[in-house]
Amino acid sequence: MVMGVGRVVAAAQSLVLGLVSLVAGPPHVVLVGLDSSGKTTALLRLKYGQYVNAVPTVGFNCERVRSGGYQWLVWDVGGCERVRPLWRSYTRATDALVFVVDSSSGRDRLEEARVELHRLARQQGVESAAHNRPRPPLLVVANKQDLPSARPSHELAVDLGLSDLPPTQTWALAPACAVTGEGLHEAMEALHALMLKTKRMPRPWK
Ligand code: G3D
Ligand code: MG
Repeated sequence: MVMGVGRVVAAAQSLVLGLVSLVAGPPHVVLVGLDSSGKTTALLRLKYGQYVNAVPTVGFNCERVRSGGYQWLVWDVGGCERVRPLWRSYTRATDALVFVVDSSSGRDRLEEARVELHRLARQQGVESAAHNRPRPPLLVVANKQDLPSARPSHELAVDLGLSDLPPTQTWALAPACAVTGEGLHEAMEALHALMLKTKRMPRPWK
């Protein structure tokens, strides 16, 4: 069977990324999002393959996990308003960002999430331009899809204004339930695909 050029290039990039991971360690991913959106539950689910009742995060958690067929070093940072300014210390040099949203949030909390998400994207634009590198890809996880009041991911995309992100910001939106783990591995696969896409982005990256 003849592979298309695009698929050959993607396979080659995947191989290169794999080799880089072997030498430099796995890609760094930072989990951000409002408090109680499910970041720590997602991290522990990815790490241990089962539900672990998370306590509110003081500082950060960091775990090496295997998901979506790849190894990752995942940083999980506290999300309450007081500590959000600290996100920057973690997101500054990361390879990828995961923004976790509680899909069952009311209007006010969704608006708060939208504001934080766009603030983060703006900061990434400034950092990336300063270091002449592409913006790290952004995966938005529409978590808590098991709850009856959860909004479907296509509605969340509108609520969070994802189409307003700059064209140089690669992003994807993945529905998930961190309690059961449903959707998490697919989400990490989507993140890996975004990382490959980001490496192919033409300059300028701002
Ligand atoms: P955070 O790290 O983003 O602050 P946590 O959030 O992981 O601490 O989770 C906050 C609460 O949301 C926890 O409940 C956790 O069990 C719950 N949660 C996380 N993910 C999901 C999910 O996908 N579905 C449902 N239904 N609940 C979820 P408690 O009761 O311990 O506060
Ligand atoms: Mg937490």
